[in-house]
Amino acid sequence: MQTSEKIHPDQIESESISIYRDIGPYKGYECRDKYVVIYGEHANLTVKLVTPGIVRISVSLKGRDAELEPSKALLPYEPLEGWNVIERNNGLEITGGNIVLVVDIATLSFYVKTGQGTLCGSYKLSFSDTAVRCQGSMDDEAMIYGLGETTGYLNKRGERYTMWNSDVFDPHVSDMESLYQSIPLLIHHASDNTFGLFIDNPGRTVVDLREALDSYFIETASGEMDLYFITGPGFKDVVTNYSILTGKMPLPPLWSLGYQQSRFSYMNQEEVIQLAHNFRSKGIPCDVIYLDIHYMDDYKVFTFDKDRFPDPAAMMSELKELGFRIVPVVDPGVKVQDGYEVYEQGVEEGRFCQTPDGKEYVGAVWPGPSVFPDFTDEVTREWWGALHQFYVDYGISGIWNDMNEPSVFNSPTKTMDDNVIHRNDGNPKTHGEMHNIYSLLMSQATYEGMEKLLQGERPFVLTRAGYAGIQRYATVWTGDNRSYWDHMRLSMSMGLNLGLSGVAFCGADIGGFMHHASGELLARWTQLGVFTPFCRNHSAVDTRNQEPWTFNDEVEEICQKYIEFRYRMLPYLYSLFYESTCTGLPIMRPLVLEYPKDRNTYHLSDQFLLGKDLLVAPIYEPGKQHRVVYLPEGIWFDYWTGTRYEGGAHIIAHAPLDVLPLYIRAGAILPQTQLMQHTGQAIWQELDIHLYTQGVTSAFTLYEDDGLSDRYAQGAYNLIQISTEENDRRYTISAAYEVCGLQQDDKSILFTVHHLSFIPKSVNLISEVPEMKHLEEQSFGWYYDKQDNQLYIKTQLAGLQEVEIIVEG
Ligand code: MIG
Repeated sequence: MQTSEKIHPDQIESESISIYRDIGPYKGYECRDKYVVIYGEHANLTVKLVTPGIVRISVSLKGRDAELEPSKALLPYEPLEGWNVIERNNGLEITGGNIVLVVDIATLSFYVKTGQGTLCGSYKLSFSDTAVRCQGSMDDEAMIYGLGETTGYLNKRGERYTMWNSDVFDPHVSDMESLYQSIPLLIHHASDNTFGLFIDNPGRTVVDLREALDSYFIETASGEMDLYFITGPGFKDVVTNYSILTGKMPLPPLWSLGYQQSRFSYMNQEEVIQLAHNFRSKGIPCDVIYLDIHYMDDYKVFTFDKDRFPDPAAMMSELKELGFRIVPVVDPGVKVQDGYEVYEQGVEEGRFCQTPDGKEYVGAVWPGPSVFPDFTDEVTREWWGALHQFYVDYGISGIWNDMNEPSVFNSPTKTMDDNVIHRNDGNPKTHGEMHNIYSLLMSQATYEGMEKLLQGERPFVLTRAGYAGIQRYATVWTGDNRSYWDHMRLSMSMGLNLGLSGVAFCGADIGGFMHHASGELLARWTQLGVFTPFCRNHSAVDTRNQEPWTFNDEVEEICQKYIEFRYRMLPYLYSLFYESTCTGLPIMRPLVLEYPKDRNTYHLSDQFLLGKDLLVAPIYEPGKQHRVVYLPEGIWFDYWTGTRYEGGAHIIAHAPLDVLPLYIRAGAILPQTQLMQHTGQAIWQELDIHLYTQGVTSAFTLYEDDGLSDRYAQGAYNLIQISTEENDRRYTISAAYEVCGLQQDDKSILFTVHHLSFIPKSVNLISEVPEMKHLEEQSFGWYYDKQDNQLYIKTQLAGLQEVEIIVEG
């Protein structure tokens, strides 16, 4: 603990002042084959086009090669050709694609704009004895979003971060400069202009948005700086374009969208099986149970403890019967122990990270002294991946990577020493240079290894640490939060900025990891958590249990109701996941992404959108039953009561403990399915599609596949395009297969039309039934419930056939 003495006036050390010098003046340029090199007195800039809207500018101090090798976070690309360079008195104007770069002769500072003349910031480069610095301009009204996993609020102006993956057990607070993930992406957003800046540096990177009011600076310690300027024009375009650089999430198995239950730790086989039975007997849907470190023999990865888990195969088959998956934790630390095969084999084959004098680097983690695989070598990644045969043999297809910053207990830096050597496929670098990418490469090894071993089944990997691009291999959870109401609030802004930074599949420990949850907290947090892409309840050793039934009947019922809601919503949710695999867009979205011109949305991080149609506004304080909700332009409906609101306004929601304030956008098309106990039972042969009308034309693309295999990649999936239109006593619903790659029978669809603005008199080709219950028995029919103003239409959709329903009043 620190006391006030920490800020004793006599003891405050004034920071030593570094002298920064310009990298210029300009000395000339050269147009090479596919790129331009600008020579300066102290540094060279290499300018390459990744796409017509993305330009890469690499800076290296004099004496170094100006052609930097991109980190492994980047997908390979071929630079585009066709630069045009004009030298003027005071500057150089370089045009390529839709990018114009204007460089100042005296200082080599530059600005970037688009062909349409939109300015994407001006930048000044400088260097000191230890750092290269890039100072970027910030418009008065601009917000800065992105930066991956950070505490605080949505807008990062006024904050300072050090990108350095850290195992932060301390409570996560607002002035935390580093957490588990490092994603050096800044999204600069003003009402008429959005652009991104990605700094590809897996070593320590400082992003300071505090020191100056009208600019920020980025600093690296490598003598280099690799910058990518990402133009839009729109906010969504910037996010999608960033995913061209670092990739998109692969489609996860459907079961990983289910509710997941974890604890550090479920201690033995009986406890795990009992837990599974509890879920089923209580009828609370659940897909996954996690095994934390106690499942291992002496914390040795790729083992089971023989006393606690005497018969993992029997356990697995019982769980399978019940429809549960197991995800075991796998840390990078390998116990130093003679006779332990993973250790011995790794040493013999040179798989572990080494100190400069060529010995294995040893650091203490759970198993005591441990060695760490050098994931920067492809052969080591393959070796590590293949070791997962151990789990696959038991029928496991999901792996949880923890402690992969990597966390090291007994080191002064709490991670591997900076001078540890990474072989890096023959291009050795120090740990200091590669720290942040270690976890990405571990998850890559795990994902690719599992992918091979599972032979056609999709793997699932969960990771704590990561670097830009982590979405290609793993789902991210936000580490050791606490059962604090504050942390529930925080889970929203963290998830939202992670989503803007490429990581669509993310979530926090529901109920909080450390500290002790209360029933009220768990109820509220579960309400929120079922709307986050990754939905797992996890808690720490020595804290109060927090399974849904731990507190009282009321809390249990609330948890159940909301978990059930998530399962009904699976078709909608899965379609959003699919969309993200195509566009890189987040699933859980800040309002500003959908309403980028509406300033009321710019700071909103205590409410969010799931896709574009569901607005979730959780209660995140104890004892509260009311909160302010902002509804953006358009018409919105209270999900529970049906109350209609004109958007562009703040409203007060009333939310007793069992109510999560939830709003549906007019125009929403919300496909739902029958309740099930786990996703393995999901049958989408019967769909409930809820339509919210009010004069807007709308469309939704429903995605479906087998939920498990990689056959979707060869076309085994369906896309059903659903659209609606309402005008003047006529409401049209169309549904058609856009892609029909799955073999299947006819689909039975029950449309529920909410808030129709006229009383329906006829539906083409379908006859009215006298009572609602007839719709259960018949394949076709319609029924109008006057009281609730809900129109039900039951119909069928067969492959390649188009359905057009015309409702007339
Ligand atoms: O806290 O494996 O963030 O989820 O339960 C020490 C034990 C190590 C940290 C993870 C947490 C996990 C725990 N691990």
